[in-house]
Amino acid sequence: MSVAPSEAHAQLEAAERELLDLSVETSQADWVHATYITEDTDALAAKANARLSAATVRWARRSMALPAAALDPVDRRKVLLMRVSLPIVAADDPREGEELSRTVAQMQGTYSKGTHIPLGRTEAVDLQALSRILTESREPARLEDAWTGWHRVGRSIRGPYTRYVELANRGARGLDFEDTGAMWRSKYDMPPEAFAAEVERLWQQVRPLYESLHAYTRLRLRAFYGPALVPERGPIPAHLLGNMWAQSWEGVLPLLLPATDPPSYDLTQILTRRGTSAEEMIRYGERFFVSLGLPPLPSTFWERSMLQRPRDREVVCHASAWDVDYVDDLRIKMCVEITEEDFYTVHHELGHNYYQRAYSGQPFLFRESAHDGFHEAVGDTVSLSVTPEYLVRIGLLDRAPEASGDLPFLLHRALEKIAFLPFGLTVDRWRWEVFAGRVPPEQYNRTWWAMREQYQGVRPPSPRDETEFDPGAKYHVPSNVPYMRYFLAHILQFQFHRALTRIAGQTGPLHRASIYGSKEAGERLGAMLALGASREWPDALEALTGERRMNAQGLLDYFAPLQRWLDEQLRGVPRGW
Ligand code: X8Z
Ligand code: ZN
Repeated sequence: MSVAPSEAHAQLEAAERELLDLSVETSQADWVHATYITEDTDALAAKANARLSAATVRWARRSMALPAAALDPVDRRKVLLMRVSLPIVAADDPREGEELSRTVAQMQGTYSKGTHIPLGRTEAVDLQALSRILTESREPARLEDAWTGWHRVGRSIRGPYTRYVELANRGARGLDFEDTGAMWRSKYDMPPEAFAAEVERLWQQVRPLYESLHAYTRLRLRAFYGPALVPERGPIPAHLLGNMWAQSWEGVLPLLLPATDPPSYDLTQILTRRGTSAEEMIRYGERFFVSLGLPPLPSTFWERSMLQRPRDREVVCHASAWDVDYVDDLRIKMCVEITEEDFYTVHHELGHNYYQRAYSGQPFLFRESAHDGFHEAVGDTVSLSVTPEYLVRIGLLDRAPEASGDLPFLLHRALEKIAFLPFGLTVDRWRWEVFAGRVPPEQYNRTWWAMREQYQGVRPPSPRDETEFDPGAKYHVPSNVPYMRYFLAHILQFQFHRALTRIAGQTGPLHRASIYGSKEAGERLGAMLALGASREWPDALEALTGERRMNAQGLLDYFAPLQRWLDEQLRGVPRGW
């Protein structure tokens, strides 16, 4: 077939126009659904998603058929991106398309409406309240009850999930991928096998630090909860780690601090005592981005965002950031709590919004991050600049602790960031196996726990079987959001932080460095964000850091003082499980 370059180009322009229209329509339907879950909004969102999916598949197949010679490099990249632009696609059959979209809407609804009556109470409470129990309670029976009660939500997600896997795989094969997992691994400007190897390389770089943190945490939890509950050498019971999924452990910081190092300050307490509102939480984040020279949020952000759980309807509380018109209709949807964790989450979400706005000048198919780990890393990078000195500058703290206060600070950060790494890895290593058909439905749960034990060194509070579906109790599984992005982001954010603090002229230890107020850092960051997906991600990484490979050395440098301290604490203490 001979196609003139101008013809190929015109075809891609037509595709971009239609896909932009359908994407805006889909965002609108998804927004209404996520902020008001009913059978009607389920149906409307599913319809919109099915339409977008069908159009994407149609245009992707047409452009994959274009001869390479007819495409200039920009258009060639657009063809590649179009093919991987959606997390799932359906086969070329309108009924299947709609069934798949409805299945996802239904799973997300089931998850979002999940509740449980906690031990000793009479009323059912939602995930946020159950999570609070996991963080605050120190009574094993209460912890186990809240944990088990929430995980029951997975049971009714198992059936639809099984069907979703079948339908999504048929769609991926229609775009010449082996399965949906292979499609997810094909988004990184390298062959899917090379990406899997890249992830493994990064994991091996950080694994020793994780194993030290794990051993120290186990030691202290054993001292607190006793040897009957916490083994000397085995995996840690997941309900004792201060978080519903044991994905970050800052909830148990008070049990882990050495008696000689009392916590220096408690941001949750500071914010609560000041009577901080949800809007003010966001304002702190906005002012940080503005201090870098980026523009304030548009007024529509404040009119259209959902910052609190409404009393009168079901919503998806899991935090997310939106750009509904793909230009400047930025919004956050979040049930903000006045805590340190949400203070960081607010920065995380604004990172998405500032990225979206920065690339809005790109052609539609490039209105994406360099890769999805970049999207997740931007706001977290800014959060790493929330140092004690920064809190003093913005008036939240009277004075910064001495350098002797660094250890509690670093331990806190490690419980957030280092504890997360193997969890971030496990969610999609499990899904990759499931999509590839190597883990059939009758082994879903068993394999989930085998992998969680293997990578994280945790085990469930009591034995689980195949009537349960514990992956379904984690938002991103029923909601069809790939997860490896967070693993990558947890490494990239330290690489970004190191580069940006140097640009900002900071020379001290990395964990005390902040880019707050640095226009130079802001300019460099803004330039990278504005590239969107127009270039391969190593180009974007280089624009910011001068490096072309992802590298965990920034993370290791940041935590070097903690690693030394952990090594001292762990003399004669077993590591591993
Ligand atoms: O889902 C999120 C964000 C929205 S993109 C709140 N995160 C992951 C999670 O909650 O599991 C941020 C960290 C990991
Ligand atoms: Zn995010």
